[in-house]
Order: sequence, then C-alpha cells, then structure tokens
Amino acid sequence: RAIQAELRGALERRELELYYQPIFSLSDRSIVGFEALLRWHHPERGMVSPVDFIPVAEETGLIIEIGDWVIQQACADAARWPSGVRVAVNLSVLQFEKANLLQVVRDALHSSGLPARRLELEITESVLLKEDEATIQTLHQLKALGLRIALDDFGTGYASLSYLRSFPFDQIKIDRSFVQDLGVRADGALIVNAVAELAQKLGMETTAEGVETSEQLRLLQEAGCTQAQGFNFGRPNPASQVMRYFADAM
Ligand code: G
Ligand code: G
Ligand code: MN
Ligand code: NA
Repeated sequence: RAIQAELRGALERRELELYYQPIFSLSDRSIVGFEALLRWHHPERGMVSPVDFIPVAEETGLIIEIGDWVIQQACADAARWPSGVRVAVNLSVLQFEKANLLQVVRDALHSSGLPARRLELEITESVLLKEDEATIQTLHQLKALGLRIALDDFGTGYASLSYLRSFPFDQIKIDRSFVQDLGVRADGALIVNAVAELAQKLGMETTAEGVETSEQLRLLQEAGCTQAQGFNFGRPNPASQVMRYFADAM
C-alpha cells in the first residue's frame, strides 16, 4: 500500500511517537529543554524518518491533524518535567495556513497546564517566504500568549538575514551544516561567530544544532552561542527516557 494511505491511519493506530532531544545551556551545561522530534513506527517498514513522511503529510493535508497531535502531546509530556525545562515543537508552514493554530496552541497549554513560557515553537524560513501579513500576525498572537518563537535551520534559506527583521524571534537555531564546518575548515568559525554576535545584538538566543564533538562545543562557546544540542549531549529518545536526565541531575 502507498505510504499515504498508511499514514492516514497512523495516529489512530498509535504508530506515531514523539522523541525528545536535550538542549543544553552553554554557560552552565544545565538542561534548558528538549526538542520534540516525531517518529513513525511502521508495522512493516520499521522506523520511518520524518524526512520521508512529513512531506507526505504535507501533500495530503494530514500534517494538520498530526501537527495538532504533536502540539498537544508535547505540552502534555513537558508538563511532567521540572519547572523551567522547555519543550520545542517543530511547525510546518501548512499549520499557519489553517486558521486555528492559535486556538490549538491555547487549548494544548490549557489542557496540559504547561505554562506558556515553557513552550517554544520552531518555524523554518519557509514560513516567512511569502512575507504574508497573516502569518506575521499569527506569530505575534502566539508570542503574546507568552511562548517563545525560534527560527529553525537558520542560514540554509537564501534570504535568512532579512527574516530577522520580519519578526522578533526569541531564538535562532544555527543549522548543523555550519556547526560541521567548525574546526574542519580554516574559516569554519566565521559564520557561527557572526550569527552569534548578531543574535546577541538583536536580543535573541542562539542554539547550535548537530553538535557532535567537544572541539565543536569549545568553538561554539568561544563564539558566544548560548545553547547547544546534538549527539555530543544526547540523542533523541522516547518520552519515558527524558526523566533519566533529571534523575541524573538530582
Ligand atoms: O530527527 P530528525 O530526523 O528527527 O528530524 C528530521 C526533520 O524532521 C527535521 O527537519 C525536523 O525539523 C522535522 N520534524 C521532526 N519532527 C517534526 C514535527 O513534529 N513536525 C514537523 N513539521 N517537522 C518535524
Ligand atoms: O531541522 P531540525 O533541526 O528540526 O532537525 C533536527 C534533526 O537533526 C533531527 O533529525 C535530529 O535527529 C538530527 N540531529 C540531532 N542531533 C544531531 C547530531 O548531532 N548530528 C546529526 N547529524 N544529526 C542530528
Ligand atoms: Mn527543529
Ligand atoms: Na534545524
């Protein structure tokens, strides 16, 4: 059967699960939060990557239903974590095209009891591509709820800098392609340094993504990045394993 047809029933069959990857503060190595990363446990194909099924979900419109579930589930999971630990949720551009995103987020916060300041929504540059007034307005309304907005995969689009003017992001997530250059190319730190400095001047935090080595970590600290995530700190794991991070810390 086509992957589209199979994805249609995946939610009801409980084949979708959120994994969580820790995000650390670079100033004191404490855990600031976790990014929710969607996983599909397919009965025959095994684990299907979101890289493969999110596009299908977007083509079929299923991303709305799935995206709503992700927001609700992430808030419900995070409500059980220590206060101060945030959850970051990836949003598809299509979730902005349906009118009720604000209501879905509000409902998820209300029913989970998660304080808004502990929710961060990650959007990619594709959300801002159209420079559409309605999208910017929705972002402002979301932010007015008290949650945080992050610009994900920063630097991979072709007009990144101009997007920083379109909305006061709380967070910039530096794409892992730049982190991979650290310590490898002679000019590897240039872009990370520049982005971290710019973000700081704009009053935004910076999370470096895909940090795999202690050398990258050192250069990111030197650059003034505020947070990091990656295999060096921890892989994405099921919600049941998140508590272990806190048990270790206590
Ligand atoms: O873990 P990784 O392979 O998990 O994720 C691959 C890509 O899938 C990333 O670009 C990530 O942003 C995206 N992704 C993961 N979970 C979600 C989700 O819940 N919603 C959306 N829209 N994208 C997601
Ligand atoms: O686009 P987004 O930032 O949401 O994607 C996160 C993706 O990056 C997920 O697929 C996640 O599994 C992956 N990822 C997280 N940490 C690392 C890492 O240290 N190295 C690599 N190569 N991928 C990572
Ligand atoms: Mn992300
Ligand atoms: Na990213």
